[in-house]
Amino acid sequence: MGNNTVKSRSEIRDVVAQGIQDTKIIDVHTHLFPPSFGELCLYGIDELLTYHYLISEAFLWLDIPYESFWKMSKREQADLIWETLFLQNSPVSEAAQGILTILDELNVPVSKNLDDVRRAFDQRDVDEYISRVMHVSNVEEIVMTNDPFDPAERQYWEKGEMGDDRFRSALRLDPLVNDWDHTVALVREMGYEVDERVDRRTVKSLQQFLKDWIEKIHPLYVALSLPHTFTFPERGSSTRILEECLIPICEQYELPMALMVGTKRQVNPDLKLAGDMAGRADMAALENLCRQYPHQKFLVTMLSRENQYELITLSRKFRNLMIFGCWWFLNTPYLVEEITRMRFQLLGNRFIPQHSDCRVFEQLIYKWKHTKHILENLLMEHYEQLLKKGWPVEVSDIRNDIEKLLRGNVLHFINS
Ligand code: RAT
Ligand code: ZN
Repeated sequence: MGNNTVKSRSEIRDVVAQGIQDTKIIDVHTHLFPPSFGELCLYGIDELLTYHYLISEAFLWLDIPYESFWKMSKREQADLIWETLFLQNSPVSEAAQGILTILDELNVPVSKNLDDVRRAFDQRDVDEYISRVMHVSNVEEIVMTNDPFDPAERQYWEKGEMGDDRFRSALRLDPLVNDWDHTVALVREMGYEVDERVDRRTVKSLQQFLKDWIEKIHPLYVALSLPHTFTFPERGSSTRILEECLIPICEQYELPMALMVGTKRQVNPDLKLAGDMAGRADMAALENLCRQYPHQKFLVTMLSRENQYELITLSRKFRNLMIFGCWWFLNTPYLVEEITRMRFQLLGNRFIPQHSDCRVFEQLIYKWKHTKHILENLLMEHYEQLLKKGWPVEVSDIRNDIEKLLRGNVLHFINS
């Protein structure tokens, strides 16, 4: 056996841990923005505590009307969430524990007094701070979610190039496919001649709209989140827009599409952003898309736990499908472990294990730390099995596998 072959469990542990620590991550789906996007770039303890995952958890205990919560200042909301989820209860949930991981990794002294925590967070040069957070989490590139229909965001794109190479863009187009009847007015306001009926003129204008935005923001991919009821093909506008506008333009620009399937939006509208949930989807739509468009690449994540096994089996059938992430409610250690284990056993290393979905910068720290911990244990198990079976496991093999999982599969799928 060569010098670079690992020989024991403890050596495997060291090499895996080191490999994970050294590998610079590409985070393929977030809601983060660079500091040049002003108020859209969120960071700090009050933003962290008012994350919508924590808002919905706090409301399970609160008996105030929803409206009075929304009338509070951000600081007051953060105080209330701290009081509810950290003082009156122990911070047990994944989102609550995430806050503690962040404090720990940033060396903020843990205190039950929120003002002490605030003081420790309070002295930032934003740009430097963002770099520090990226360094601590070892995330090298962040893919944003860029919504041309959001006026708050649009003003920044209209100023010109973003000019921050830590960030990559992704053109997010939910309203176009999921709600054309209402979106038609927005697209018209943006200067394109479109009609509710997706006729030839509308198709042409929409194609132009897409080209303009692709050329403005240079996205890595075009993204859609789709309801659990999504079907393809169907007789409505969503199929026409996909078939005649989105897919041809993605083909022309060689852009993958990211499909995030399984939302049930606004189950409780009083909770605003926190009011969405998950629904089980029918796999036929994805199956049809992958088969009908073999040259179109699809990055796919699904929200329902019940869809995970079928998604993996589908991904074995189509090279143009790459699974990514354990999305939203699935980004919970117990489920991440289950899903990732199943993916390894059915796909080997050919999937993108995680994306963070962060909205607030420091969340990169906990979301990636928790995922890495699970990945480390699963990889350990694999290499131990190989060792037991007499397979020569080299240090470079382990590092190569980890590189694929945390960045290489993203790059290869998107660029090849
Ligand atoms: O995870 C989340 O923050 C959700 O609210 C959604 O934003 C979801 O990730 C999405 O991209 O639609
Ligand atoms: Zn998201």
